[in-house]
Amino acid sequence: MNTDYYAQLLAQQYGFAPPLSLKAIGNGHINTTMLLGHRDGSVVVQKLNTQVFPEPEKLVANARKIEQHLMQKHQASQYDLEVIKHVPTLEGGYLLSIDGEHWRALEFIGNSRSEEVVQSPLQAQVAASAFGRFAAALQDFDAESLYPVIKDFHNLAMRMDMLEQAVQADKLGRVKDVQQQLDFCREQAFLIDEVAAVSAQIPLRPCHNDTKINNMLFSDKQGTSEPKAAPAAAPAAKAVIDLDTCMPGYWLFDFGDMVRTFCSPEEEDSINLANVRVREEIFAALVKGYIEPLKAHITAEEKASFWLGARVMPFMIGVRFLTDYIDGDHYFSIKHGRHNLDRANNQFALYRSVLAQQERLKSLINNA
Ligand code: ADP
Ligand code: GN1
Ligand code: MG
Repeated sequence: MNTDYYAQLLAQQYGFAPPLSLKAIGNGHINTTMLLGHRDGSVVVQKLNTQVFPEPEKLVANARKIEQHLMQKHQASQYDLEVIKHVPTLEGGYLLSIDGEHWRALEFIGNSRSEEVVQSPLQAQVAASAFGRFAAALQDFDAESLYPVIKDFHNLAMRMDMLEQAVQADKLGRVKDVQQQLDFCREQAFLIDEVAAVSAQIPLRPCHNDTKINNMLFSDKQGTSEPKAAPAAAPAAKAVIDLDTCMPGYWLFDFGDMVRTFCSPEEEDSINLANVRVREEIFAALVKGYIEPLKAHITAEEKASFWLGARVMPFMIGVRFLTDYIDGDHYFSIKHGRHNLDRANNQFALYRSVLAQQERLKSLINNA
């Protein structure tokens, strides 16, 4: 990417003065996220992935609605986290077209950083509590007013169908190398009925739908968003980010995505599978942190559904990575040819670890 070219164009449209700088930040798999430095500060700029989000104007409209709702709560002292606000262009728009691509700008949350791996139970509790406060703050938000930016996002039956379609097409002849993984996925198909049965008993809620640990900003006195070595004590949560997939859904998925990304001591693409496992003490802290702010809202069935969430999310994201590998890596950004397969194997190892520890993990949920 010609960063000088984009820095100048973006700065012109948003009215930022030189000296300018533009560099990539974070490890998101979908959008291109960069920090644009200018004379008076910094702003986050994102090139939206229109393969994944074919209607970027709807995505931005959704995010702006949530932003306004959270700002009202924040101003009424009912939501203590910072709110990520879109920055308007000089013309007052929130979406900018450059050479047919779509960009937006977000206020940069300074003195912050994101994590790829949770460092301590306290940190898990801090992050889970922040996602819980975010969920609680959205309870009186009309989620039906949001456009379904990605239809069937957490629909396991559809994800399994897409896997079978990729297998049928076998575009790159990769299917022969993943027979074991495919057999394993097909053996888990019973989860589809379990999700249908459980979701019939719980309320549809406004959900984040991507509660990965790196979608949480923690406070950091050094003021950088880059992941780095663990500090001695867990820092405070500053903001929930990446609101692109906020849509009506079930809390069990948000809980499960936290299990998926908080509990393993290894990153999502680690090939050190022997060490991919659920750290029980992190799981316990996450349960405690997430449920506490939801106490006034959560139903008994909903709390019990978290056990399904803990299993279904590592499995379903594994299915999505495997599908993308077979399909030729069109969805998630990759750094090498086996990346999606490594991620899939990692997620299936984590799913197995959840099952292996089921008695303990289930009782931690039931006793919360
Ligand atoms: P993606 O949709 O690609 O996952 P994100 O919105 O999650 O993109 O952003 C990717 C990363 O950029 C985050 O994990 C975080 O490190 C950093 N980041 C994003 N938004 C902000 C912000 N407003 N302030 C500071 N850092 C940010
Ligand atoms: C993507 O954008 P990012 O990196 O936060 C994906 C999630 C997956 C996740 C797997 C819109 O999240 O659904 O769980 O990768 N986002 C979209 O790491 O598909
Ligand atoms: Mg993200």
